[in-house]
Amino acid sequence: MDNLIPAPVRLNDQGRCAFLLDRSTKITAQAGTESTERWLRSTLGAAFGLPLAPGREGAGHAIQLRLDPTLEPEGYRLSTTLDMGVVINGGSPAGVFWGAQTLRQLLGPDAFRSAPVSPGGKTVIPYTDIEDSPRFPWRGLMLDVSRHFLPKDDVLRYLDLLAAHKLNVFHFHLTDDQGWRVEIKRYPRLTEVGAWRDRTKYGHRASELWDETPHGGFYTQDDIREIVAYAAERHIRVVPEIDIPGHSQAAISAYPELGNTDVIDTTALSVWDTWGVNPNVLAPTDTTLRFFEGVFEEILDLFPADTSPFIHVGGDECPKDQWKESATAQARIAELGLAGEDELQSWFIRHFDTWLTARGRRLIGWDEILEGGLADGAAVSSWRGYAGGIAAAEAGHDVVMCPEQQVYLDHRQDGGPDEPMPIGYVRTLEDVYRFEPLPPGLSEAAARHVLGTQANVWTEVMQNRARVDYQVFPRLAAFAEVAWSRLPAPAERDFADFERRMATHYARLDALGVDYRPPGGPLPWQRRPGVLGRPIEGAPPNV
Ligand code: TNX
Repeated sequence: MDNLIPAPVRLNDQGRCAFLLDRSTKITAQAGTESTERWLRSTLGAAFGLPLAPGREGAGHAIQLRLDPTLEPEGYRLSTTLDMGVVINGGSPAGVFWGAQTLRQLLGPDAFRSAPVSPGGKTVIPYTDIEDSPRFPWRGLMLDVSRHFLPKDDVLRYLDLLAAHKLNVFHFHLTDDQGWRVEIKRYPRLTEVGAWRDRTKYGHRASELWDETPHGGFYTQDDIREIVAYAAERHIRVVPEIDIPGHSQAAISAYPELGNTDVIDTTALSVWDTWGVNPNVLAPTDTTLRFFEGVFEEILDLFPADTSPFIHVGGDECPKDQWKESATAQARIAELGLAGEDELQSWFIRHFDTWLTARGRRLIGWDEILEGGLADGAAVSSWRGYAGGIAAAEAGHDVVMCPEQQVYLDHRQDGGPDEPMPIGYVRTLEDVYRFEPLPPGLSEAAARHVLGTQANVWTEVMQNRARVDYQVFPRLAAFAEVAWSRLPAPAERDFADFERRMATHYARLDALGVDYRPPGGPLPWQRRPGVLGRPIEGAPPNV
């Protein structure tokens, strides 16, 4: 019973009476809680083969979904009583939904299956009274679907996995050098040309292996609308990322005029087939600005403001070598009176900040967007450690903490020889459990600008869903507890208790079909013998 992940704020488990979920159990949903009603019926209804029919308000033996504005917006209170059944009060529809996630965990691992495994089996909820609310309003996962494409169904499944861990932000990394993954109607070549590559480096970029199978895929605009609606049903906000002005070779290979045509022959470029930081960046021209305004117009239409208030413009790892050589770029620097290429990048980002702000959205970018000055209202994803986030927060910008030293789930989770394609730092389940999003020494005012935290999943060495699962789990469970629960300081965290609760959580993940890394190390078919990673501890994969 006391095995919830993430751990709730307060749990009174009196172990006395119990509520039995059966064919007569109804769901009574107050106006505003319909998404949770639908979700309960489709998950618990399927798992236990029960109708969970709509019930009349006030009727007993029901799952009662209610709104209680005195609770925190994402907070909930779940109580089981003999006469009423299970009552979930939420501070908002999202709070009710998180309460329903807790209810599913209380029903045992079989509640995570898609059909009943023990017909006639009893589904008992012990007497309980839980009060809960999240520590941070931004609890996210970033998924890179550019380096390796994840089919739509896998993305929907990841949204379910986020919801199961009470995570509420899906950062959707849709474009990069290795593939453009979103249909843009006015620029069809972005997906005709930009969504696939002939072959792919297999392993770290120093590996000599190639996968000679063409790789690609993209989401149609209706696919995107479906993903966004599916996320909204689960109270997950989607942050779409179009990465500019670096990480743009796929776009340039589709529309060569976007590149620095006075430095290289951009018509010779194709979608990149290996990894690392790419020198082929966008040209700082009016053509490029107008082109990407067109892209963002369609993006804003696909990702509506209520569920996507933030639009991510990347801004990371933009080498300035081509701008240094380009007469066009240098003329722009002179015309704008800028000090150099860093300020040119800043000008580029500011252009889209103004553009997005005028359309009621907020820009967010990787911490490099701080260099050369950042527009008011822009927010920062702090990935190169805490420093960028600290500087941004002290300067009054909102920040999402996602330091690569701690929460890059592409990095290996053990130092042993069996880890598949090991890259980056060794970050174990315990390391992630002891990750603290708020760095010490941050002023109180700055701390209020830390919206929360997210884990990032870059997929250079993850060819498919099973590889993504392996890297993400079980560490995402620890991350979810860091983001949701009010844990003590890192050294005082009770990792043993977390591990104890994980025993049950692994059974939930098994029922969901998640290919997590088992505590004892990879299973034989999870290993990748002979594929070079970067077996040097302490080095990020890009170096
Ligand atoms: C750095 S994090 C990147 C990504 C790579 C990642 C690999 C960031 C903004 N840029 O392009 O995929 O390292 O860990």
